[in-house]
Amino acid sequence: MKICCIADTQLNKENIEMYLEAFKKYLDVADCIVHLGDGITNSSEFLSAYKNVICVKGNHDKNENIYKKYYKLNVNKINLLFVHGDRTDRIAEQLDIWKNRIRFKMGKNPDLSGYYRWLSGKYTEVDIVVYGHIHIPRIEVINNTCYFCPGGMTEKRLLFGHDISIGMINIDDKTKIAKVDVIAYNPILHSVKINAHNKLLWEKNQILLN
Ligand SMILES: [Mn+2]
Repeated sequence: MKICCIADTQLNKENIEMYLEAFKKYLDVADCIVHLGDGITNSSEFLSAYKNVICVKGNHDKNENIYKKYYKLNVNKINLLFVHGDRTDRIAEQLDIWKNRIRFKMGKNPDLSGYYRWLSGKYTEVDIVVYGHIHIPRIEVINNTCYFCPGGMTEKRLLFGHDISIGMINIDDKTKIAKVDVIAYNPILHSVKINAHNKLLWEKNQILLN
């Protein structure tokens, strides 16, 4: 089963359609597409061509009655949870954004340790937690749970220097192995490629990073 994950599509319609078009071959082969929240309405026209589109509500999606807060899926005994990933503690979140804005200016990698302490405390007992919100593609393994952010499509806030990206989760029916990939779009080269440094395999309670 292939699950294509997109997040944070808060862009004007022209740009969002250009990016989604660039990722089209991944969207086309997916059995299910999950929008992880924020900018759902901006992408809804493009995504309406697809079956099995699930949207979870982001903090900027106003139609809260339409969208779910979480979406749970069990595929081949692998438990997946899809959620936007925004913190209720807005002050802590703003401090993180400013700290990382300064770090980016200094040429340093973002420090998301506080965010991951919160995330891994809140969402446990799941094999793979898929979330958006931070706009940075990340695969973190904490206490045997994989926390996967496919990145995002908006250039605002935390997308410091990262390409626009989506995620693909591939769960093999025969081997029962889940593979998690980040697929990035390079706007200068107009090319889309799987980021080889951002891969993960999940097998029988073992996380295999490669
Ligand atoms: Mn958000």
